[in-house]
Amino acid sequence: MKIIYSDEHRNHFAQGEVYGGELVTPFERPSRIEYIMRELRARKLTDISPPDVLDMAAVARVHAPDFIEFLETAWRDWTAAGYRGEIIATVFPVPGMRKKPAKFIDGRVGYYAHSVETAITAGTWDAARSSAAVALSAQKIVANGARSAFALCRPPGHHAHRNLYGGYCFLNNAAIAAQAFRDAGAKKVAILDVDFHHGNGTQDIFYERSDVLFLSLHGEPEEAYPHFLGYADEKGAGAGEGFNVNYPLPRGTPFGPWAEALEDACGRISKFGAEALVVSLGVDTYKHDPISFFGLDSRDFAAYGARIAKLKLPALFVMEGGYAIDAIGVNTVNVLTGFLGGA
Ligand code: SP5
Ligand code: ZN
Repeated sequence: MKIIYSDEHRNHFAQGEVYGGELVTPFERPSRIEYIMRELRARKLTDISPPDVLDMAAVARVHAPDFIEFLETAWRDWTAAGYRGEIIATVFPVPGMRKKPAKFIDGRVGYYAHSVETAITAGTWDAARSSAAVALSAQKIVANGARSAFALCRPPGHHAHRNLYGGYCFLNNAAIAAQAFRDAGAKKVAILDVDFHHGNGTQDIFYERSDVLFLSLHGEPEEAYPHFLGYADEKGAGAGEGFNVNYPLPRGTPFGPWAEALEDACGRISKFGAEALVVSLGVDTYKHDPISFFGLDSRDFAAYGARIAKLKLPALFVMEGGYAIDAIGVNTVNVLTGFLGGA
């Protein structure tokens, strides 16, 4: 399996994440990727290359131009305002207020943020672009005929909407890759999101479309981030009705019921007739994940990788979350080797 990776992810390393009213070292940190790299090498998955130069037009197929411009200029405007900390949103155009574009940076930040935990730093835009470049380069490998590829993306992407960042995400790498499959000629694309958290950004981007089927297994929104999307009754709208499928699962869900939901999802992907599959691969479903509440064991990741292989589809794995750092490598690589063994 070809793997795409860029060192430039390191440019995004916030000092602080707002967590339980404290500023803590972010769970989403550079060492996550280094642990995965180490395990890839240990398991002889060494076909690792850097990405091509980013095609911004492919990013603009998914994200709004004003949002891209915001990400590009936010740090400049923040420091110009005399602020010395990292960018953290403080005010939001929630329902009851008006969603009017602001000029001052505080208003601009709140206009484009959906969560406070995620700080923007001097290097965030560079890192977010490199992450999208990684996803697109891996996508190209699959579009050109490879059975699979792994985009070792960081920062992650599935919480980023067309014009919103948050949940550690800035550009939606999986959505950008899915759109690129469409633009390369695939008529139908499925996105299977196995990260512990609901892929609210990806859902929203494709909510009214029937050409991209989105399926997400996640902690139920009553109990888990992002709290305000991810219910089972969100089934798509307009032309997209029936092409969005959520599997919200309760606290403590072990592999058995999780795998049953995956089985249902796989059945739907086959019936849909997808020509390419994008897997939003978060391994925060692991039983010891510090911010999540499912009960998967390391061997379960290999089992579900093999199930995904049985779909017999060209598959692009895009890295999302996973915060149990000492196990992130084994769990991630288990999915990939499970897939390769089950192919
Ligand atoms: C890509 C990804 O996995 N993003 C996750 C973003 C989660 N951010 C908010 C975390 C709040 C967690 N609260 C959990 C309390 C557990 N004790
Ligand atoms: Zn997650």
